[in-house]
Amino acid sequence: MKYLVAALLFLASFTATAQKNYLNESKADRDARMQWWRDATFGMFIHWGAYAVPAGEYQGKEVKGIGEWIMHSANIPIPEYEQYVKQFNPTSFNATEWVNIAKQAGIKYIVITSKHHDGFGLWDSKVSNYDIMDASPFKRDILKELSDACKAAGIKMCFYHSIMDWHQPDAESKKDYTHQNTPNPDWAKYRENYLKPQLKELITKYDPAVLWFDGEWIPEWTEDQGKDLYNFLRNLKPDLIINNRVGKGRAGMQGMSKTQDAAGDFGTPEQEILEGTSDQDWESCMTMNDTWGFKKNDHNWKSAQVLIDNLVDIAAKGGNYLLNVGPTAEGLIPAPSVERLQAMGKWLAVNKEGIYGTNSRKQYKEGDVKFTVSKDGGTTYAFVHTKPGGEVVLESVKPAEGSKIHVLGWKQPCIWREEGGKLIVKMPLKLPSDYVTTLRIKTQ
Ligand code: FHN
Repeated sequence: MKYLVAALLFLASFTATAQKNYLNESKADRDARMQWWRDATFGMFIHWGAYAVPAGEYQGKEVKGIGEWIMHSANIPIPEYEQYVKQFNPTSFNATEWVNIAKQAGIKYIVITSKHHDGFGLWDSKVSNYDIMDASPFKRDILKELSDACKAAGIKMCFYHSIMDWHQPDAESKKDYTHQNTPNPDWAKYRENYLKPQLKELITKYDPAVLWFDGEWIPEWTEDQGKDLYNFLRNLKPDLIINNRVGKGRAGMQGMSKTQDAAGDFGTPEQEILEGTSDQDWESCMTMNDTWGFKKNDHNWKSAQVLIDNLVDIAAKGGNYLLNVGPTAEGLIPAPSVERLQAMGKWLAVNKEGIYGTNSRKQYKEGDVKFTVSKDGGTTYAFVHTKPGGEVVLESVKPAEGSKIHVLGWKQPCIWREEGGKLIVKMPLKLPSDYVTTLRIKTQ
């Protein structure tokens, strides 16, 4: 009996500590885990932190480069940068309003910076005092408020987390990022006693759907450490989705993993869209102007036309679009971003059937026209720029016999004919949405 109890105890302790290796997950398990993310197609990136206080200016001068890098670009000493943290008091922040803006834009998941490279955390961390509760006057847990608002709205909450950390002394990266002149930084100590416990905290407190890593390029971080972290996190939350910057596998800004066995679930092209489709899952993250974190003098906004064309192009190539906003130090999403998101939401309200939950088509474009297909393969969606009353000519789509072709958002079916092996569709005299029109064509 005694031996049986001992054996059971041993077994229990073994089960408690046994770590599953998620790196060789089956395709079926992986497909099931990735499904909501693949169907979602459109996410909002939020870069927000103390860098919104200087908003791109240091000592009265504009600093070149992206806003969230100001500490590094202007070589700001830590004690001075900490003053921005002390001034970070975004009293106009309203999580429900942000989430409403996202929801009305047709966004399905939000990825916010829990910690960017500057090391400052937007949640109530027990691991560090360099966070919103202890180091800033705001003393409201931003991640908690946003997580709650997302949950209420049915939007998935996800976190961006920087592996590189310019503030934590043990994390000092000696090659290019010597911010604090720590004599003996201890990367392993930072990794095990700071990075991992903070991530565990984020998972257990806020249950994020995706962890989006970055800052993995420093030499201290290795692919093995990435794989170890990947398993550590999936053991805490088995259905978690993790980007490929958890390891060292990505190929530059093009962002796709170089090898099959690289850690991470999806590729991360940055400020670019893949040339074509891919066997890997992928998500293009892009800014609306030229910065991720707020810069008061960056007014180089992309038009709604460009953003909607990007969304269509990405959906046609089977990727996701992670579109960035950089809120102000007061806690507001800049008005030009809100305007563009509203235009996208209005467009998606009419055209969503061709975007969410669709697949890419083998021939994903024909000239200027992009395509997606329904999951069952029976419907092709063609995204066109043709004017009202004009004709769309397609060579690669053959409608099912006797089927109707519709413009999404328009009740009357289109008049169409086949001529010399081409499909010719007459557009209505009035179109239901601006920017891009979607044709629904039954092919089976
Ligand atoms: O250095 C960061 C940058 O600040 C920003 O967060 C982008 C978003 O993908 N990623 C990094 C550069 O690859």
